[in-house]
Amino acid sequence: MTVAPAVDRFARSEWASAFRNVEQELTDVPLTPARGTIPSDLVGTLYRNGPGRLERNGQRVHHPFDGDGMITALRFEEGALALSNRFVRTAGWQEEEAAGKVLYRGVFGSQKPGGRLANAFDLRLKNIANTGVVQLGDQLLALWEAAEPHALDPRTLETHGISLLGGVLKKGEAFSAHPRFDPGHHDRPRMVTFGVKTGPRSTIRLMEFATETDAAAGIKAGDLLCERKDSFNGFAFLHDFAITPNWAVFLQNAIAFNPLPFVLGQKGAAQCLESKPDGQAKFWLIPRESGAFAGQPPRIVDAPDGFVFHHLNAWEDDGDVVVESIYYSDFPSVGPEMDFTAVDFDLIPEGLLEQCRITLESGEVKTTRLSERCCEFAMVNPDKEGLPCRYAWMAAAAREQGNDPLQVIKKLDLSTGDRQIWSAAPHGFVSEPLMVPRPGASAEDDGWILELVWNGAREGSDLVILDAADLKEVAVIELPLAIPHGLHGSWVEA
Ligand code: 3ON
Ligand code: FE
Repeated sequence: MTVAPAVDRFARSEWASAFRNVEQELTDVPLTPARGTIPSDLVGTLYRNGPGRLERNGQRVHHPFDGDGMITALRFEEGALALSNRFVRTAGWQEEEAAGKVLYRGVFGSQKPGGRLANAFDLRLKNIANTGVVQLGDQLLALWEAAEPHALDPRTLETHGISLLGGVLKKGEAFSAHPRFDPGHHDRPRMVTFGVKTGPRSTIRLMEFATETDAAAGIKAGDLLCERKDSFNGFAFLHDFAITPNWAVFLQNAIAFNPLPFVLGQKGAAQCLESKPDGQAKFWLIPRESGAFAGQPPRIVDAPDGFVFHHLNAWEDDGDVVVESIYYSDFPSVGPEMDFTAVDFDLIPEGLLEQCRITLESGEVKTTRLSERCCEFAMVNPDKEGLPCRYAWMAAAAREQGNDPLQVIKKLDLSTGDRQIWSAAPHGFVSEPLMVPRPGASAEDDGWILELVWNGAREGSDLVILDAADLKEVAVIELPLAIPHGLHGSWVEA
């Protein structure tokens, strides 16, 4: 078999056409499917976050991750569907809107106009709230990992402002964009998340919040239930983590942070991260305060080489902790001189799903590659988070090997390696798939996949609903909004 040339798999111009400003803010626009029917038992809201402004006053961001956060809400009400979207009114977004020009540097290399001198010694971080969106209690939180969450009205998407979560956070405190939802391994469902205070020694604050009100126990949704702080040697770069009933699993990549070029106005802060070729990656396993090892110190275990942003899942097996993650051979950075829309996909490492089995007794780690296909944004059935799972769903490349834009949704059977594919190629580009279990389902793959596709043929976004079991199309809805390639989303049941 020969591999089709890139130009047959996708047109670069169609992929790049998604990097554009969102010019509209829509309110409750009713939608009907172009094909198929919206399931009547799919009731709730799909929230998505991602960069919504890629250019200001003729100046393009250096990297899409520097774009201001824009939230899309797709509300499903018994077969009816409506769309709303709003930019998060962060302080930086409001100032730049009023000024009509770029006033802040971006973490991924976007600079203020005026060259190096204008950027040197401006070390302010603009909290752009563009990475994740979750509901906690009666607030919708727009997340960006280097600073506090922004609270929004879940219904109107109106920004209330920065939230310190009722005094849980200090002003300016980092709060991860990757909370994990424990479906109820202990007494109640929880949102487990963390914040990192970086430096030559880094401190992880691990927090568990109630996600449901329990009046009898005096607990309200959004209350902090427990927390702990642990410090580790080295500059920690932790974008994501994974949970089991008893552990929070972090993977500290072998990375160095040399902020001098950032200080001198030559690079963004994240461009100052680089792989340490002779470094040693580590698993940091922190006992959950809700679990069996509460109060015990963390366990530190050598991890395999490579670079990880995202994990699929983790679970415990007879004293072992098993964690599945998407590995890159190196830290994929967009250097100061590069144009991100011109990247040569063949020259940057692809993400590959691997499983590490950590034997806590001996500190031994056994690594297995689970698939050879380039992928990102993988998840299991959310009711089984932290437990061994049979199935995973992920965004992947259209071809079986090599790096490419994400164009297909893949269901992987983790026990047999069998896979199913739904493809949007050659004109479609996929984002993070969300698996939503069917209410009352008992089978692990009974539910739907909710997926936003950039449709390069019509330069707009489509919402695609797939059957999670066989990836057959249930409905395709052409949205009246063009949403740039996004980051993370969540499903909130009605
Ligand atoms: O001291 C600081 C610590 C810290 C947390 C240094 C710092 C300023 C660099 C920093 C900030 C980090 C931030 C803001 C990270 C934000 C990450 C982000 C917005 C997204 C990451 C996404 C990762 C992946 C792998 C996405 C892949 C997407 C595709 C393959 C689809 O095209
Ligand atoms: Fe992420």
